[in-house]
Amino acid sequence: MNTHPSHHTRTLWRHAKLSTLADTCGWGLVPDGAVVTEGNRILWAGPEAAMDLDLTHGVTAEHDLGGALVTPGLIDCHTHLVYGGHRAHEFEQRLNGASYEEIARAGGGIRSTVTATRAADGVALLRMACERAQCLMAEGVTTLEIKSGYGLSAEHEARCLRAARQLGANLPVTVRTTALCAHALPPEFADRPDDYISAVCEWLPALHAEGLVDAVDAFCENIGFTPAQTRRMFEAASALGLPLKLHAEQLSDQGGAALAAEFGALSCDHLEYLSASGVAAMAKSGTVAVLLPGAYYFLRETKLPPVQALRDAGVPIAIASDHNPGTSPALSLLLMLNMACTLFRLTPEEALRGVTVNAARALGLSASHGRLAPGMQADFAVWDLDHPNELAYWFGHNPCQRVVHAGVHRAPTLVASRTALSPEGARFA
Ligand code: DI6
Ligand code: FE
Repeated sequence: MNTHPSHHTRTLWRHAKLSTLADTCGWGLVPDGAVVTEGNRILWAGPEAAMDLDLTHGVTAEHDLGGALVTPGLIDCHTHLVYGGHRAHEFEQRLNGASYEEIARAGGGIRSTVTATRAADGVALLRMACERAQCLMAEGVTTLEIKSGYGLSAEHEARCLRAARQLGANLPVTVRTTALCAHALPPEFADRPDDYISAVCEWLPALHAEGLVDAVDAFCENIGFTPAQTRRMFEAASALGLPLKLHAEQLSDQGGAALAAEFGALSCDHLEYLSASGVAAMAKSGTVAVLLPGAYYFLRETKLPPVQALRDAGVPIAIASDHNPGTSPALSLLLMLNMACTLFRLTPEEALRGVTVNAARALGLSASHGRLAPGMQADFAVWDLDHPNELAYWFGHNPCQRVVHAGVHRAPTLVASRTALSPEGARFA
């Protein structure tokens, strides 16, 4: 892997067609653009002709991008990347007539992945997650949220969150971790969901003290946890000063979004069954709506999230892969852009904002990520495209030429080279 540039390395990226997304609307197109980075930050982005000569003074490296399109690096703000096994057999069961909820209630679903995750060794868990991350990264992803939620014990949740941290240390991608201990009821707590929530509230301080938690999430659903249980966990997380997220209104309306909004959550995710009062609560608290077309598609859901109501209320909309083995085994964020447009009727600009500006906001990173502007982390993707609307248009094709993460240049094709893990990675167990 490339070493990080010193804070003083100033680099000029020229002959670019920029889509900065720097303003509150519009693509922010700059036809003959340039970007100046210093260390891991953007110093300047704009029309090359308007570049101040002082800026180019200390430039020690220059890259000609040949007129290619440059956007902010993509942000996948909702993934469950760390797990063992897969659930192709459940996909098959569903095609033979079983429903996702029936499979879950019969002990399959999330709990079958918990068994496989607990049985996997630590190095394998990390290696599998790295391979998945590299698929996403090959399409211009420079920031990735990774949830736990397939360990469901203090020990196994910590192990999964450590794997997520290790992934960020080993690959050129920024990782934000989310503790989703309240994802499903583990077998040790069968029929004792309140006791399980109490246990989770006790695990959180230690997970946080180890630096493993950037946010806390829960699955508030009739096959997950009740609003009262979710509230109890939110209180424990808030007491630790941890930001909140919620899997809300995915399969039914539990009033989860309003609850999350009451706690000032960063985001509510899924939201197919979101009510008008839920929309209003989210608008009031500034909570981001993270829409997950992969899960909608894979579950053959028919109830659409209330996109127009979200727009009318001014709720920021983000898009993510929700990569997980049960409901969204998707490893392409670009495909999610296309599906957000075809299935949810987002505009291509809304879709791109959903994986940049608004995805950053869903992770609490709006001051440093998601736009090409001075002071932001130098994360951008270079595309073999004429216009950013093509990002949502093509599907099943990767036009990403190269990626810059924290000022460091990489080819997008890490997948083929299977980047070797560092010694720390190998030691992780
Ligand atoms: N909602 C989902 O779609 C995933 N988790 C959640 O709370 C599904 C996870 C799985 O089926 O493994
Ligand atoms: Fe999810």
